[in-house]
Amino acid sequence: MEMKMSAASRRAAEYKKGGGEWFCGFEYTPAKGLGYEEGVHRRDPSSVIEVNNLYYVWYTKSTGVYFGLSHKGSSRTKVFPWDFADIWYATSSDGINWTEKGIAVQRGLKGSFDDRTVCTPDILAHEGKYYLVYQTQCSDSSYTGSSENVGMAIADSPDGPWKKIQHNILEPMADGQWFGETDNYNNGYFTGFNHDPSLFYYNGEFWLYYKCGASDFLKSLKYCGQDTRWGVAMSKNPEGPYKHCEYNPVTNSGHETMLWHYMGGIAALINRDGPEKNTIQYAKDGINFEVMSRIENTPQAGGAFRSEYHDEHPLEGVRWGLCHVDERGSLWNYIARFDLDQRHPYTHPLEYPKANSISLF
Ligand code: AAL
Repeated sequence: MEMKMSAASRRAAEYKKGGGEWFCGFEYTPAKGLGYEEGVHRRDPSSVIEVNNLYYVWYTKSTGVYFGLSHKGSSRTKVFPWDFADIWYATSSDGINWTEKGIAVQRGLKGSFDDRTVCTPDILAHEGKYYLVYQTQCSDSSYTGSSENVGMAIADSPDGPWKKIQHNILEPMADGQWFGETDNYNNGYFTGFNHDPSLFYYNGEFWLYYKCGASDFLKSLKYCGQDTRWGVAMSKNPEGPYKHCEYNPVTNSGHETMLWHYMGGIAALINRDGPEKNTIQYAKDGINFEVMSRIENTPQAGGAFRSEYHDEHPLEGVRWGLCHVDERGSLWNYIARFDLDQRHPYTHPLEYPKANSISLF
C-alpha cells in the first residue's frame, strides 16, 4: 500500500536526518559585575575570547538618559544608549564574575571620523594580534542612517594599548551603487549603514560580516520586524581594504550578528528581525546560508564564546556567551550571560560552573 505522507511529515524527516542537532533553546543568568547599574548603559558585547585562562569581553558603555528618535536631528542630544559611547572591556576567570578593566577604545577628538560614538565591538585574535572592529559615527551625523560605519583598532595584547586605524575600514555602499545584474531595490540592501561588525579569519582571508538595511529602514517596520539583513566584506589583510561581497545581502533577516565556525563553513544565529528571525543557519561557503533549525528565546546582541572546539558540534560555537538586556522598562541597559538551555542534550566535555537561572525576558 502506498504510504501517505503530508508535506510537514516529509520536512520532519529531513530535519531528523540533517538538522536535529541544530535545535536548541537558551537560558540566562547574571554576568556579575556587568549587570544593571543606575545611570549607566552597558550593551552589545563582543564575542568572548580566552587568553591565558582569562575570558575577555568588549562592549559599549555610555552614561545618562537618552531621548529617542525624535531628537535624531540634534547634534548634542543623546539619541540612543549607544550614542556618545566608548568601548570598555572586562575580564573573568569563570565567565560569571566579571571585572570591568577600563576603556579600550575611545571616541575620536572633535572633528574626526569617529568623534560622536564608538560602539558595538567584536574581537578577532589572530596570529598574536588582536583586532577590534566596531561601529563609528561622527558628530555631524543625524541618525538618518547615512553615516554609520565600521572602524578598527589593533593591539598586541587584549589589555591594549589599542592603536586605532585613523579612518573607517568599511562604509556602506551609497544608494544606487549596486554592481549586480538584478534590480537595486531587492539586492542593494547594504545601503544606509553598516552595523554590528563581526570579524573572522576564514579561507585565508578576513571576512567582516555586518548588519545592513535600507536607509529608510526605520520607517519600514513590518510584521516580521525591522528591515535588516546581513552582508559580508572580504580582505586579504585585516586592516583592509574590504570589498563588499557580490552576493550581498547574504541573509534576508537578522539584527545583531552572531556567527561561528563549523566544519569549514560559517553558522549564524538569526535573531529578532525578518521573516527568518529565530533560526540557526549554516553556509558551507560562508555566503549561501540555509535554515537548519527554528529556535526560541534567542540572545539579544549575543557575543558567543569563540571556542577552539567549534567542529565538535554544530552548537559548540554558541554554547555560551554574553548578551544585553534592553527590553521594555529597562531604561539602563545591561549585560547578561546566556547558555544553551540545560534541556539541550549537548554538553561540552569541559564543563563550566553555572549561576542560578533567572528570567530576564
Ligand atoms: C544594536 C546593534 C547596533 C545598533 C544599535 C547599537 O543592538 O544592532 O549597535 O546600531 O543596536
